[in-house]
Amino acid sequence: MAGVQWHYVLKFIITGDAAVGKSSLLVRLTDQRFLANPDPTLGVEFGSKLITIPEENKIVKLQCWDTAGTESFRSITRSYYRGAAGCLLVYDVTSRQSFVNARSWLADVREHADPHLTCILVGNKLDLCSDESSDGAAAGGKRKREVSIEEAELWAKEENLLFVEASAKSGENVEAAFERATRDILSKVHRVAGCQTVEAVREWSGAGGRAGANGLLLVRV
Ligand SMILES: Nc1nc2c(ncn2[C@@H]2O[C@H](COP(=O)(O)OP(=O)(O)O)[C@@H](O)[C@H]2O)c(=O)[nH]1
Ligand SMILES: [Mg+2]
Repeated sequence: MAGVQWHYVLKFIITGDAAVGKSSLLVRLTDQRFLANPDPTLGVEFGSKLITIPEENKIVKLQCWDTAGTESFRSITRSYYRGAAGCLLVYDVTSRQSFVNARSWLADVREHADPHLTCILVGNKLDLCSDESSDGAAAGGKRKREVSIEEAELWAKEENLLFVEASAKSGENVEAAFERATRDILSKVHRVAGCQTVEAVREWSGAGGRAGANGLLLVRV
């Protein structure tokens, strides 16, 4: 892969209730850091990251869009969803309401995004459930998990979503969540389109380097 910057560019969107940690996941992915008290008005909107998928021998550039404040009034426009190949649907494992609301976020995604889109359900703030959590203690007692793994897993299965629990704070499973979704997207490209080469994928996506009809942004070498 010498000299290759990236093979595929995939657009990801990050949705879910306010304060579940969407911006924090993006900052963790792109910047390897965590802000305990981020300013909500400075919500991140965009970040990119190169990841390698060794078994495919491919470098993928993830372009990730964060809802950045619009979640409180649901004003996300179609252009936000357009061309997205992947979606992180985020809830907070210590907030039952955020899990319940994930249903309507998913309905939005299904309504507006491409049908090929790969969606991964991400239960964030896993660190708050661990016994070692010092934050919980400081806040006057450990915060309780309100959504079990089993329940989330079951719903993810019913809805045909990938699923992972993660923590933007510790970094656990953050990159892994994006990687799993990316692998799924690439496997769809091979399976659905029967495309094995970068050129064939470009053809299939109808992209020619721009957002394609099949939700992929392609291809630069
Ligand atoms: N303990 C813990 N706190 C988190 C985690 N992710 C985000 N937060 C905190 O939750 C609050 C909301 O995070 P933010 O990323 O702004 O959420 P957004 O509104 O979904 O973008 C902030 O105070 C973050 O520091 C996490 O994984 N663990
Ligand atoms: Mg935010």
